[in-house]
Amino acid sequence: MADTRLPVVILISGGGTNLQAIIDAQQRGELPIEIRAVISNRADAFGLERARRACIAISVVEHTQFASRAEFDQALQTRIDATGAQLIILAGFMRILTPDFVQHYSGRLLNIHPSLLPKHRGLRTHEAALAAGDAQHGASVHFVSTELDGGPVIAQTRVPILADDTAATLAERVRAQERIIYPLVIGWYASGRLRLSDGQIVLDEQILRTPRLIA
Ligand code: NHR
Ligand code: GAR
Repeated sequence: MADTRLPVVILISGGGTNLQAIIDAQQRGELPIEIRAVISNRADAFGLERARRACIAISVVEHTQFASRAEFDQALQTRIDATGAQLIILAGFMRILTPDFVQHYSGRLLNIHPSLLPKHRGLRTHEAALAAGDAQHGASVHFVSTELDGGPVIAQTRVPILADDTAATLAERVRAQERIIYPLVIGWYASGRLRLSDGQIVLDEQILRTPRLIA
């Protein structure tokens, strides 16, 4: 029988709890993907150890070894394309990608961002949500576009902000939800239910006008 699993690459920079959730869902038979490689821009990312334990090919492309973002991205692109991946999953990947890179993978590049986009783009989102006095926070899965954290949002998950929250307790509450929502959305894509068409999200053959809310 032909292999109907989608070949993917996962890019990380850190602890890899989202990576672990994707690996676990795949191993439970819930995700029709084949993880061809996990690539990190940091040699000490714990996520590499998680990949190693799951017998997934790992690769390190250190941004510090390149003179420019364009050269780093080119090296990353070469490494990704050698795997034959059809979907690129950013899972706690911390380097801003150049327009050339993003356009090369247009409609095939997913990110999970720890805020209720369009709120709190960029870094330190948990601190930002606390400082803004928000009642709710969360995470968003989006197609990556050339506008940082500005691509079309596919799905969101919300969490309450509690009176005694710190950035750390809030981040942990958000990550617990990320582990649910990211594998779910990746599954939609891998099974052909989700695509980007002329900049619009199509889910189950309908244009998705507002992000799907996942409890
Ligand atoms: N690239 C593009 N073009 N568009 C997006 O939407 C991207 C992207 C690359 C990464 C993830 C994003 C997030 O979810 C992401 C989205 C890194 C930074 C950043 O400022 C900002 C947003 C995101 C990731 N990075 C610093 C930089 O100079 C480095 C920080 C570090 O190394 O710790 O690249 O939040
Ligand atoms: C996650 O909360 C993810 O949303 C966020 O970093 C964490 C990574 O955790 N991503 C970004 O901030 C991207 N810039 P993980 O490495 O344990 O998956």
